[in-house]
Amino acid sequence: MDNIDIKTDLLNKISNKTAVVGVIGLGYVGLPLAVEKARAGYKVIGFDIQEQKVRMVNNGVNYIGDVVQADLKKLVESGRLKATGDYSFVADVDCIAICVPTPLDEYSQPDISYVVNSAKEMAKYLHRGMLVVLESTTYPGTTEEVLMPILESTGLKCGTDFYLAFSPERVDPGNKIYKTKNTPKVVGGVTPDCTEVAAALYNNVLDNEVFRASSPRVAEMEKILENTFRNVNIALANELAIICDKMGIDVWEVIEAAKTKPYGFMPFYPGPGVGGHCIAVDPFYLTWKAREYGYHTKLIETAGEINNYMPEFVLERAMKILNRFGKPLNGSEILVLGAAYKQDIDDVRESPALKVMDLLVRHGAVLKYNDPYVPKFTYKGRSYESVPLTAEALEAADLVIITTMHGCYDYEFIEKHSRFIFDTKNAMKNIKNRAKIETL
Ligand code: SAJ
Repeated sequence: MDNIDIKTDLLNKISNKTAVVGVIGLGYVGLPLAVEKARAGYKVIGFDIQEQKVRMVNNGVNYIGDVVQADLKKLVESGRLKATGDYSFVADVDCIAICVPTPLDEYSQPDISYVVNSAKEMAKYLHRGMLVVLESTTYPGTTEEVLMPILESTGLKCGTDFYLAFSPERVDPGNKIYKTKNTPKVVGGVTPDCTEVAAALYNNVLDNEVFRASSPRVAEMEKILENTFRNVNIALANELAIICDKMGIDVWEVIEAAKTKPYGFMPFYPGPGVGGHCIAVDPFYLTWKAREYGYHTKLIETAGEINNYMPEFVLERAMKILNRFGKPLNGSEILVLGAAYKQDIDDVRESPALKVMDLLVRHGAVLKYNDPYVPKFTYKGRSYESVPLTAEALEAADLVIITTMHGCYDYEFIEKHSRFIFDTKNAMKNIKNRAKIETL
């Protein structure tokens, strides 16, 4: 079959839903994507190296907040969705998405080993007429400089024998409005045919028209821009908080006032730091790649320094509050509310709350924490366990520090039973009696 026939054949399979679709990585990006592709009518095979995830999916048991349990169960029972750790099933797949983590290593360098290892495993079963889409956020150039050579090492030619594109994931964990299905998608193929085939698949799965970028590098860079935009603006809000504290100005009121501008302003808020495996991480993929071109990304790195300083700033402010009550931090009982990196989720990756708790313990605080989403965690060699949020626990604390603004917290109850509260997220903004509350 020549390559025109290959493309036509694949487009037909995509259009009549006979294409078998694969998703590598069944995490907060991959599982929702696998479910949406199965709901769209495709037969879906999910691949994951974690046996537990494979087992849970095949038992119809959900573990991702953004996936509806009933949907997963129905799709698995109908045979439309299954999971496996056996990459040989890639031989049966027509279109496959790679949705594996792209963290930073201990030197804050990109770690694309999950992408490389998945690609190498998958390449063993790569066959003519396949579409491969990388969704993991990464530095511009990864798709063409790293992924394509691995796939072409099979002897198959990109754009002729198989199609390759980058399409950034845009999952906002816990977002009640925007989910995988209704969030606009960008795709950038190595060749126009690659873009066409990738766009055809997503147009059959998602609600919105796909934005076609002219190359994988444009698509890779736009994702980095999205997240770096947030990181830099959060750093600005954090720097404002530091300045306002010194000047005795309420930064939260300043932001509320700025929000009245109906154009040209978008609110970001200060906090104990920037967590998560995206905003805290992705900008430094660009920083690393920019060095290859002899450019130092000063703004991005300074933003990271400001955000990374915030746990220290929280510690300083806590010490000052206790000092006002004649209490040294050393030996004071502190109850921290929230370990997750943001509200209403259970993820502690890069969570600034963990950094705050570590600093408090290292300075002698008698630390307890509560997080209904995070029953326990280990950080820097110490293990922590969530305590029940009782009146006694609140009353026993010399200081309560709010680091995550979970919607399930009863802030009236917390105000009533706490001696004093340092609210780093302005979570208690609706509490009228402010006598016992200080915000960041
Ligand atoms: N944060 C602030 N101030 C703010 C906003 C956020 O301190 O004004 C903190 C949060 O508490 C959190 C961190 O920054 O610790 C990241 O927050 P986030 O709201 O960006 O949440 P993520 O990282 O889970 O998800 C983001 C997505 N969020 C939004 O667009 C709202 C989106 O950028 C990406 O789809 C996703 O990362 C990703 O996967 O790249």
